[in-house]
Amino acid sequence: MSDARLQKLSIDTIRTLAMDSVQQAGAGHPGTAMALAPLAYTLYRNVMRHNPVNPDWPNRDRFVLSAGHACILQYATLHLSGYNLSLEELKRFRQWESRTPGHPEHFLTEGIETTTGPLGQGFANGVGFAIADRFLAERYNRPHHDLLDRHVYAICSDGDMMEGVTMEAASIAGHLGLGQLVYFYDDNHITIDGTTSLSYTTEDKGKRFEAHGWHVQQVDDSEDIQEIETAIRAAQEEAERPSLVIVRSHIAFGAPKAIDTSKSHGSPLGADEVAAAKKALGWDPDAQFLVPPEVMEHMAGDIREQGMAAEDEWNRALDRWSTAFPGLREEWDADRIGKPRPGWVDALPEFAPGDDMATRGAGKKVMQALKPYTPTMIGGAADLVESTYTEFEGAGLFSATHAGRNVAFGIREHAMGSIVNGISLTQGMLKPYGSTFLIFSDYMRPAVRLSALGRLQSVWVWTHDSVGLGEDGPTHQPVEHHMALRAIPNLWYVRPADANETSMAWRIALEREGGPVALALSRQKVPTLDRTEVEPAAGALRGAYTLWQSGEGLPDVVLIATGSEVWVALDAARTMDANVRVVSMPCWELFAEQPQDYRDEVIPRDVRARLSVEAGISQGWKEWVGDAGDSVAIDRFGASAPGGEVLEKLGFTAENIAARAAALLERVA
Ligand SMILES: Cc1ncc(C[n+]2csc(CCOP(=O)(O)OP(=O)(O)O)c2C)c(N)n1
Ligand SMILES: [Mg+2]
Repeated sequence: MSDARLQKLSIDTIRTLAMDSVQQAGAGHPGTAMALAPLAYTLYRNVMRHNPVNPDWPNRDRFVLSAGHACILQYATLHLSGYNLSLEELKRFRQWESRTPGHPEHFLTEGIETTTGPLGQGFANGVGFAIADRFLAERYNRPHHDLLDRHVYAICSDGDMMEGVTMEAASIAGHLGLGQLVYFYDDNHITIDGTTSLSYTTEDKGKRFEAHGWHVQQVDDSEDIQEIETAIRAAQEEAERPSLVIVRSHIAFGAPKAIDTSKSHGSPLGADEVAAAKKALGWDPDAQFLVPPEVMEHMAGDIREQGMAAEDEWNRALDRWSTAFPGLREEWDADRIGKPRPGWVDALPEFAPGDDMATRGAGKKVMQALKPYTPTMIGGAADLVESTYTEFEGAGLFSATHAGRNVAFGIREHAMGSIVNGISLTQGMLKPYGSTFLIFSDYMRPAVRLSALGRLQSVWVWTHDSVGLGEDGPTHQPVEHHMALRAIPNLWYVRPADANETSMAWRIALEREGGPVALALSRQKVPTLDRTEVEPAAGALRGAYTLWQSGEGLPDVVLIATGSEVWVALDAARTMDANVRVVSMPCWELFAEQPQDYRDEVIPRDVRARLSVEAGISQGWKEWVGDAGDSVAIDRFGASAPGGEVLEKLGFTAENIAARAAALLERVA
């Protein structure tokens, strides 16, 4: 069979598998998969350097389907490319515990690099990939030894292009000159509700990207593989600017009636239309999930061979490099363990009592102490380093010409979140963080949620974590945010009480595997607790611990406080004449993971007088204070005034807390 025939047969196999899988599932997105089959074929077979036999090899090109709804395109192509994704899995598209979920999830399916679906996220994740790659290339590459030189390919849809996060990410990608990006915009004029004439006509999409410093090309026909390949080669050669290739396509290409209709975006075509499409493609209309053996050979056979050869070649380059630079090789091996260098725990600073210090200030000191132990930790803030204090001092700025460890994300919180997630997806090599005011966690919440869903190692550092930030007022004062973030499954939210708990909070962040950790740090100073009088800060590693108790045995009342309210609760407890326990509870999620015995020991079930003290909404606290308990909380927006005064007015004084505790004790006793 001629190459041209094999090529068409392969592309049509992707198309028919997409139709059949969606038809079988009774749900899914066939149209875009059908239209982009030639692009996927070209990328996987002729362009990308990847090895289905070892999907994780370090110098593989990475592919992102930002238009995650079209995932059957990727699943079908992975199957035909020889990845570990069987035809059975395609038949189980979107079913319980299949490897072919409704949107791609990177931890579930080999060959999927990131979890996509919320439009725009994949676009920005890819920018994170490129930042990570740039950083690692500068760290390891040496003249005549380009150990890492890979590209990031992404497919984006109209929805991706319209989302704001995409523009944020495109803007910084242009600024940083991320030439490894080769992105495709699937210009099909179709979205869910109809044609793009509804809401997306006037702007010149290409010019918009050019204005962001991108290299933009146009391919007029998504069926023209030659044209696509030519554009890709030009994009690969463009090293200084990210590339966007605008590809005009026709959704549901091949289906006589469904083509160019919005209906084909997200519904099965129906048995008749599937049969008609197959007929039009010269396919047996009754055949289902048909994979001609010559297609498997042409795709999986060739791709595996090319992939293994590419990896072998790279391994030889790695050997030569290791011989030439043995010191670097040691660094490489240490980096790939994905842990800080040995000794880092001992290097965590201990803070002496008497020094009042904002936990953001303590955080800064902790970061500097960790700096030499975490050479591949990179990150930055959304134009708030001046306030969040999050930087590795002297470790350089990440720019178009130098890959320093401090990334100036600009005022782009959402993209920062998604980019940090992308960086964290560079297996084992990099642990990134992103930082801003806690209030603006709202602006990055979609990315935070995906970090938790995707089990990513992202670290979120949010400062100005309560009304205690003061004069900036209620627009900047988080109130519902502690709870809103605790509501995200698999996110650990840590709000340390003082400088020493901040050390522990960073320790939690660096030790955790399997998900992100968020630190909530104060703008205002808090006392550094005298640990000769209260229990060691290491208790924070269990999520909550008994900090102090006035008497022995079972307490009469338990005050459960978090973060910058702990010292006030402690002051209150010290004035009370009852057996009072103060529990510091920096991390609910970690505490919830402790054995029941420990939890009962810290918060005894038999003590019904339990009072929570947190500068945030009361919703949720019943879980720990119980039905009989009470909460000193803020169930309203804050106010613009000096922070101490706002806290005082809203009840966060030792007197008020003590009075509330005494009243509770009386009620419950
Ligand atoms: C943030 C976000 N908003 C909304 C959706 C729901 N959604 C999925 S695809 C889509 C738009 C479909 O148009 P387009 O992106 O052009 O994809 P095409 O149908 O062309 O493949 C929408 C609104 C989503 N996945 N993510
Ligand atoms: Mg579209």
